[in-house]
Amino acid sequence: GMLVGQFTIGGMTCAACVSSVDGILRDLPGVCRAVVALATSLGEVEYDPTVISKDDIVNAIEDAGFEASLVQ
Ligand code: 9UX
Repeated sequence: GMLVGQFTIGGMTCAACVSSVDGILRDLPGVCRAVVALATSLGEVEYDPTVISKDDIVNAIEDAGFEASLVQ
């Protein structure tokens, strides 16, 4: 089934950054839901672990120029 991962996302300084990260996450194969918050620098992503891994998600965020790490 689907899993939920939480990530800290650094380098987001405005609403357009949030929109950009949100769009990147939603476009990833295997990601069905993403919520990104500027105030907390947190992203929550619902994903299919048979299609994409947490590390893949971290790498996609970093490829877009932000810093990302897994929570917990
Ligand atoms: Mo605007 Mo957010 O150039 O980094 S998208 S500040």
